[in-house]
Amino acid sequence: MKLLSKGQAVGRIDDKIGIITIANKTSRNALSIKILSDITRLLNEFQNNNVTVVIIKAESAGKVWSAGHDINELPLDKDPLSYFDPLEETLRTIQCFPGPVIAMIDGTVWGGACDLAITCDILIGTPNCSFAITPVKLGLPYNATGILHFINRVGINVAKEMFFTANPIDANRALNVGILNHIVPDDKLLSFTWEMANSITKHSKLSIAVIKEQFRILSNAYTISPEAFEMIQGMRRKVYFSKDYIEGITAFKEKRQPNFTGV
Ligand code: LCV
Repeated sequence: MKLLSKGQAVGRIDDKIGIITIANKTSRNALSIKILSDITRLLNEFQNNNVTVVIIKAESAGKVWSAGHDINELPLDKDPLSYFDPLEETLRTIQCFPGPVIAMIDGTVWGGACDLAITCDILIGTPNCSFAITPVKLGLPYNATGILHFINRVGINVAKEMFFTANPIDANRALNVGILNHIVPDDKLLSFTWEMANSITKHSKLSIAVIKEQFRILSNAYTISPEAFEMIQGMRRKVYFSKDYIEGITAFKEKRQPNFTGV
């Protein structure tokens, strides 16, 4: 029986600024397929309505901004993060949106939501926010473009620590390593973010769009050989068909610590 994908992302346009709010209360704003499709759709609608800047926020009440990919919707019988999957589609839509996408963060950010946040162009957070990338907790193979997002944002050194430990990076360290652009008090977050977005709308939309697309092209400017690509896919296949991955997902659902065997 197909579970109905939960939660939603709602959007509104205020002059040249588009606002997307993630809401999935019962699952700590986990990024369900529904939410990811909503975000992608809203970004495309904003583009068609001449929006210059987008703000992505969550109904987090200052605790969990987003618990990451909805684990209940992670497939066990195929690559969980392949090119056409909703999360990857949403990340590419953020990268290709012809204007800055600002993530307004007032809680903890986990897994795929951390990838979504760092794929945004500017991150503004409160002192209690934190960022963790967690595939190793689920026995899941992350994907090459996702790893590249982290290398580009924080550098290979910190990216390795984030992936290998899956430990949250707190707000101060997130500012130091380049995840956050600014830390502002909770009661100033919306006004500070709004003011930045508003200031950007005063500049040339065309120039901003072309500069953003150059950032995207240059930050993805890596070449790998067909053999290297096939090797990456082969290695990842071993992981997403492993007993570890099944154990990681099962342990989460059974609310217990996983017991990984490395096969
Ligand atoms: C579905 C959830 C989730 C959730 N999905 O509240 O990075 S990758 O590669 O792994 C990628 C594939 C990815 O993004 O995977 C997901 C990575 N996310 C995580 O590892 C975070 C998992 N969640 C947690 O560690 C905790 O829920 C946090 C710390 C976010 C919040 O803890 P808290 O004690 O406040 P609960 O754990 O009690 O969760 C409240 C409800 O939300 C569900 C969880 O199953 C529970 O549902 P029930 O009330 O029905 O039991 N939930 C939390 N995260 N990612 N559902």
